Amino acid sequence: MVSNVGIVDRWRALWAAAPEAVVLVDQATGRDWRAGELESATAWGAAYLHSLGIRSGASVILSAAPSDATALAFIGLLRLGAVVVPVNTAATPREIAHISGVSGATHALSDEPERFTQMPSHSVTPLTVPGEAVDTSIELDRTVGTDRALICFTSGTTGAPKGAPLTHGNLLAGTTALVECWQWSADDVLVSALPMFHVHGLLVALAGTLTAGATIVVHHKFDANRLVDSALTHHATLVFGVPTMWARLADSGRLFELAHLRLAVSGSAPLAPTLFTTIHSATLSAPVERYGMTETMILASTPVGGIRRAGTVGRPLPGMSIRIADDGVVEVRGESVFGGYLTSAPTDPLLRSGFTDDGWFRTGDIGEWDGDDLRLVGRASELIITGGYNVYPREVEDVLRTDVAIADAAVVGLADDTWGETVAAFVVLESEAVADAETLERWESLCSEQLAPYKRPRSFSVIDELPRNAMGKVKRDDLRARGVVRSES
Ligand code: MLC
Ligand code: AMP
Repeated sequence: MVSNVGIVDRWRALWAAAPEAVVLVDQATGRDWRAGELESATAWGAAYLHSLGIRSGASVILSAAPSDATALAFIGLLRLGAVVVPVNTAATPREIAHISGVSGATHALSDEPERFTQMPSHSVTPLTVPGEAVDTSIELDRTVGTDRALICFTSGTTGAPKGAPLTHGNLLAGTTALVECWQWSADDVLVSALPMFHVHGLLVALAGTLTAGATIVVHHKFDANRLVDSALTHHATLVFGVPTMWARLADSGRLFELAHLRLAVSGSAPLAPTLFTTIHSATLSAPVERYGMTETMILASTPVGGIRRAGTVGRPLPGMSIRIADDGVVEVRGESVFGGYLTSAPTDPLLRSGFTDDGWFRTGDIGEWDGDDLRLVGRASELIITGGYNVYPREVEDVLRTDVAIADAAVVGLADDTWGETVAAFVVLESEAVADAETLERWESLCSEQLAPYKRPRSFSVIDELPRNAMGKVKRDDLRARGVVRSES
């Protein structure tokens, strides 16, 4: 039977049992937060948010660089019963407007309030430390497992990001499974520079640490040297990163200084076997690779106590079932899997899109079993993953097609050693149009205005026509095989 316990109860029980334990450290300021302080600071934070008019059930955008303040705001919102809507700090006004519209968010917590001027909401800075007196008699910690905790936005095949609500129960199930799988204990110290607006940084790193009763050292921004220094200073046992971060750590020449880690964990994008080997040789231990999704939290991980093989993402996490459909798509079921996309009406087919009739969620990844381990061999969708961020070609193509000189456009991911993939655009010009320096500059500024930086094409190739199959579908493999035909950026 699925329990209806929420995640906040679990955290508060741990804080009460060990109030002196250091839970959170802000690397930039050196400020640390003991469990007892975290309890009172987040109760104050929740009361402060309440005094701003935020009520249980309200959707609130959280968009800030990772810091202790961001972590406190996240916990305070959950304790109040509000629904956290994480937003990339690089989001453009167009992207913010879409997310606030779909989520119905009326407030935003941000470290750069000016980014939210076009949003019909009150904008406030993230909480730092308890300040002015507020009414602390409000009701807190009333949430149960079925209550909504977050709405995460994922890039959509149709171009517009879709909202994926996760409940307090999803969070508890997902983080408890990780704690068990990675034998994550109160003795563990995680150093993380992951952004706190995605599942990886917010739920795996931060919420995972809280559920483990462990310690997290939060970096405001990823910097390889600073991360290694911090791992040494804080006697880190865990480092989580996307492959691009591990590639940069390898480039720094200091990976060997992380040999004291219990686990070096990579996820969010494929870890190249060569990088796996580099990490293995430098740290004298094979990295752990785990596979997850916004809609499901973490699905699989290579084993902590067994052999971890390059190119595999391991076995299903406790409580998670994985099967491979006839068409090769990985399908999953488990308590951390969301219940369906955000829609305005329960009859909207978007709600259960991606689910099979018998209730399994289709990930869109193509996989195969290699013994007990899952191996991801491709994607059914056109998703591009660059530096751990997802880009759907359609969104970029739609923006490009608004330019007067562009008759048609297709966007693909080209393999890249550091970023995994980079975004490459192929465009067909309108007759009479020319692609001179001025045109290129216009395309670049169009993309800058409309798209977050990681979505912008790193190259524009002008071709006579897009290769299409008999059904009229663009043959993206053909474009990938061509590489950059004529790079101008
Ligand atoms: C930054 N840039 C990127 C980029 N990140 N371009 C493409 N892809 C990216 N991911 C751009 C910047 O805008 C800038 O552009 C230029 O690259 C150099 O910037 P930088 O300062 O060197 O980059 P940096 O800020 O260091 O960012 C790199 C990074 C970051 C790897 C630290 O991308 C990152 O934090 N990635 C993690 C993403 C993540 O957490 N994903 C988890 C999703 S959850 P310009 O034009 O200004 O020069 C998920 C589920 C799961 O997938 O399984 O976990
Ligand atoms: P997101 O929508 O940001 O949650 O991204 C989810 C997608 O990231 C998955 O569907 C996979 O394609 C990809 N992904 C996550 N972890 C891994 C991994 N370890 N290896 C390969 N791809 C991964």
